[in-house]
Amino acid sequence: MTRRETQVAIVGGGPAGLLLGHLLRMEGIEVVVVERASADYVLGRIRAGVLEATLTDLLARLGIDARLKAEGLPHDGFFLADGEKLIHIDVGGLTGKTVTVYGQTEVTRDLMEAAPERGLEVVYEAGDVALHDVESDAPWLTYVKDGVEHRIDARFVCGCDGFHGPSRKAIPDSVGRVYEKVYPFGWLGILADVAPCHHELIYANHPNGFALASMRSPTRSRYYIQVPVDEDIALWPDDRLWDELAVRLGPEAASRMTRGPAIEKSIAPLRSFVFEPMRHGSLFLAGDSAHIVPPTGAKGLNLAASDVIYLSEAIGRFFKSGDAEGIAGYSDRALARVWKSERFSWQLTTLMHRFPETDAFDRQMQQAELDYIAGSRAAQTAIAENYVGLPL
Ligand code: RFL
Ligand code: PHB
Repeated sequence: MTRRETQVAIVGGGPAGLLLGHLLRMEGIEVVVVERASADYVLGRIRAGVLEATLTDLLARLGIDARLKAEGLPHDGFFLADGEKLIHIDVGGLTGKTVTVYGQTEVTRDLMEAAPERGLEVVYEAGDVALHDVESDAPWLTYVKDGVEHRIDARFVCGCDGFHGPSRKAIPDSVGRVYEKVYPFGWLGILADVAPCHHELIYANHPNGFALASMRSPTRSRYYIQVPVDEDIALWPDDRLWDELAVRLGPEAASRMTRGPAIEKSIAPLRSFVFEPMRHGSLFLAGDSAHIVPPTGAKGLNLAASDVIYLSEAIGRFFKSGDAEGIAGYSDRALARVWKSERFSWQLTTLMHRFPETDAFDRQMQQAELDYIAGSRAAQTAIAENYVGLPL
């Protein structure tokens, strides 16, 4: 077994792990990231598309935003569609802020490419990652690469290993508390090299279920439809999926929708999940390892960004002055923002989807809420300020 030391060991090289790694390196802190998958596999996961200013500002602060500035699409509004009625949420006019459409894949690629020049070491294809002595001041990690076992001793371990990773599981049941809501449906997503049907996103509530028209660039579209959680993807050849999108998004969007072969097609289950606390001894959780939101509010990646901003401040303070106050307060500080995004994502999911148990009364509630939103600047402002991201 090889053995080495670092100041901070990060489990997981997704957006949370890479952002945290870069932030800590900027403070001169030694970091090693261990990632189970290969770099190509991480880049192959098609996920988020909407970045809050929290995240774009962070990328600017890191100086890793050249491509984002050149290729990111600023969006200052989106639509909620109820049948044929379109409600425009004028995010820019109501909040003075915008979001940016730029794929998670591209953010991850930019962070990966900047890693070597900034001394951020990422070990890809690290198998059997295990956390040890996380309650002590001397936690350590083990992993296996190319058949050889390695040990990394650190002052802190940061669990940025997503919902299924080992970090959260290293916190004993007696210490942690789980809050969870599993929705009875998923999103079937399609990525295709065709022009988007509209320059803004459309979130639609249709009797057949939810649909979303999104994009990655002026020539690449991303669409989703709500499907039962156990749906067989083989039931959705491209033509059927395009037909269904045309029905759910309504005639106006359908008339401008260009069809094309799927580059990627997958089903993601929807879940709300929070694990408390986000720190145990010398172990911190950040991003999807601690919390999941349904994608309706476009908040998952953005929450990973606010977590790592708080965490890097806390760790930076500790190494600079030995001050552990930030570390002690990390979990409460992060969770305060997490719960507000959980609430927004749950609210928008409940408003825009058809649940198997939706009855006539529930449907009237959705319609009344959408009518209220359509006629109230206050209601539109509440949605807009959550969508652009609450203050840090
Ligand atoms: P990730 O991206 O899951 O990365 C975790 C990393 O940890 C690695 N890992 C391990 N490494 C070592 N050892 C182990 N045993 C390990 N187990 C796992 C994994 O390989 C992986 O590389 O979590 P992270 O970094 O916290 O980032 C979170 C975001 O990925 C997630 O919140 C967003 O994608 C959610 N999300 C959206 N967020 C937004 O802010 N805006 C959006 O528009 C948006 N749209 C979406 C989404 C998520 C979706 N899906 C598929 C769940 C749309 C969809 C469809
Ligand atoms: C996406 O483009 O993948 C996307 C956009 C908005 C969401 C979720 C996903 O709310």
